Amino acid sequence: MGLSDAEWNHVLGIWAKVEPDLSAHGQEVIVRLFQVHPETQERFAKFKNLKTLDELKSSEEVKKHGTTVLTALGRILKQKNNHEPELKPLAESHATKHKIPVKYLEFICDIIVKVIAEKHPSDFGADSQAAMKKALELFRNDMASKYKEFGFQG
Ligand code: ZNH
Repeated sequence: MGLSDAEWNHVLGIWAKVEPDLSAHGQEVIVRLFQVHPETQERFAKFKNLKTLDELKSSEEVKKHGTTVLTALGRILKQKNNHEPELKPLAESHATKHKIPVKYLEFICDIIVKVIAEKHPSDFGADSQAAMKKALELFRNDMASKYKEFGFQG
């Protein structure tokens, strides 16, 4: 289930609006992930000390991690349907080292769409949102099948 050229244009068009302020988007995504799904925070040894919303919001480490995550995701999206070389090392670390269930990838992808929608209400219309959801589904499906190759059922 690849995306059409028009769908990729939507995805990369909105991503170009996200990129100038990647770290604010990334920070919001991580903070929201931990707030809505607290079990995800437990996967991070380095964030276990952050207890309150204030601590999460003011943590430079959280901001830095959010930037790392969205930078990697942006690189993958820009490969369109040919993301295998970028995806493989990420699938390997998340399957064998961090052991992140596919369900958690679904959580973060939903939050990414919500955060973009809130920050860019006039640039992220229905077609664009649908295209981004499809691109993130493709990402997740391919992560899930790579997980299996690395012996993680996800
Ligand atoms: Zn992750 C890390 C990306 C999701 C958890 N990550 C990481 C990194 C990157 C990423 C790039 C660095 C490098 C490696 O590989 O290691 N992620 C990402 C993306 C996504 C994600 C793109 C989607 C979209 N993660 C995720 C989730 C989780 C995670 C959901 C949980 C829940 N990660 C993680 C961890 C780590 C990482 C734990 C490690 C951190 C540190 O530093 O310690």
